[in-house]
Amino acid sequence: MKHKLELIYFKMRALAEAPRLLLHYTNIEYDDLMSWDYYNKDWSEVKPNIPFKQLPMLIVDKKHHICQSMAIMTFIENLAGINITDPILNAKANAIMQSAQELFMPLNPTVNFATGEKFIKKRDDMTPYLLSRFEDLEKIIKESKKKFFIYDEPRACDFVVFHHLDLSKLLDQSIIKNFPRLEKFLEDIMLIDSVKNYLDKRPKLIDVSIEPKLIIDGVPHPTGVKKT
Ligand SMILES: N[C@@H](CCC(=O)N[C@@H](CS)C(=O)NCC(=O)O)C(=O)O
Repeated sequence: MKHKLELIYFKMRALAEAPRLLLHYTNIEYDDLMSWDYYNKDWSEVKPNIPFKQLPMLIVDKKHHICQSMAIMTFIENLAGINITDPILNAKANAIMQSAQELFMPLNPTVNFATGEKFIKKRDDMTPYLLSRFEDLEKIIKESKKKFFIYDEPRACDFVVFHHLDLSKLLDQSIIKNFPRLEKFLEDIMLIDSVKNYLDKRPKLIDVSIEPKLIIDGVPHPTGVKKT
């Protein structure tokens, strides 16, 4: 059964990114909408009525409001029929997905919003944590002996890992260079046609650490939760 899907988010490259990548990979159609365009209201007015008061949210058939980016990932995987049915592998995939998702804070807000001295301090403070988590991920993918974390084809967990590793390059492009197997993983994801298409077209995030902006339809917009 085909569902109408509407992914609601803000102007930032953060928690809607893995759902977008997975939707493109699975060739599932969806509308990508800014909160203010969907609701025609400022986020401060919308927020109290959202199930967990944060975005992203996937609206299914104008009726079901699914919050929490990891719940959205699992839903898309199920919808596409690529959910991992083996309970052990499924648990391992979930552990990888959660461990990658823990990189969200402080990596994503720092890249999308921090500037100047604050950016440098946050970057330097989080570097040991990133190195340690990247080391764990590198070890796990090496041990899997597969192209991706679970199989030779990617699953939800791979796109969550991809997003955070990819974003780390905008924080400090040297961190990922310590992990050749993770760099190969990033390349393999980027080589998938439907994913490459999306990556080539997605809004570019520019002026990180100075005055971050997303280039949307050729126009630079400051990152944030406000219409510009
Ligand atoms: N655990 C949630 C976190 C969602 C979240 O932190 N959303 C942020 C943007 S990335 C947000 O809605 N910020 C606006 C606000 O909190 O008012 C998820 O994974 O979806």
